[in-house]
Amino acid sequence: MKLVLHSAKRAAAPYRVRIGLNLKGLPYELRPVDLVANAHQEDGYRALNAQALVPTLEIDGRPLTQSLAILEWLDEVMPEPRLLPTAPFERAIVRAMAEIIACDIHPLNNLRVQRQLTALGIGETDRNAWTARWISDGFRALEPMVAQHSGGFAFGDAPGLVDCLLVPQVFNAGRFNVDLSPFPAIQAAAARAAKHPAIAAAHPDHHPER
Ligand SMILES: N[C@@H](CCC(=O)N[C@@H](CS)C(=O)NCC(=O)O)C(=O)O
Repeated sequence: MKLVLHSAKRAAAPYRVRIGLNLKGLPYELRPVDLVANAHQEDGYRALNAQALVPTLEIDGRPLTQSLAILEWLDEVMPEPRLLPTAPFERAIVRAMAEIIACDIHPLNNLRVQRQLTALGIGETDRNAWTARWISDGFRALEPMVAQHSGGFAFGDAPGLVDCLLVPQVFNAGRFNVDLSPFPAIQAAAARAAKHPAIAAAHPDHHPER
């Protein structure tokens, strides 16, 4: 199986998929997409991803989009080590935790949203306050869930789906200087996960420029 991941250096959504692929131990070719230069909006990339967003994972030439769908696909074709638990209720909790980040934090702070805020005349200080607002709102809901379910990692005692999303979102919070002191369980889980070799290897520092 040949895997090609279209990714961008500091972007959270492809970072999730790099973590998932690394946790599964699957080799992949990484194709950087320069978001700053709008390479994701060119026709060639849009043919792979009609939303013009990263990531896209090509599987033997067939494109798959949406980081959560990609991570769930990965877990279905290669069940070990598991990203999601097997019990339906626990699977639903893990999805709920992941979706706080993927559906309720990240879309409000995405590059295209930042660009639209700028186009509406909103300055950097207010844009950063906007970003911090949505990260803090989501983390306030996620914090007690991590405190309840963490066994070292965000859910349980092994890295899984929630860590795939949490580590990039905490990295993103750092870029915007968001105060994470109200979220000690999140900080502890993210710090622990960030040290895991498969997760550390997915860090933007190891990504080609752009
Ligand atoms: N829900 C999508 C979100 C993808 C997404 O928003 N990707 C960002 C990078 S993290 C992007 O491509 N942004 C480009 C833009 O906003 O123009 C997923 O999880 O894959």
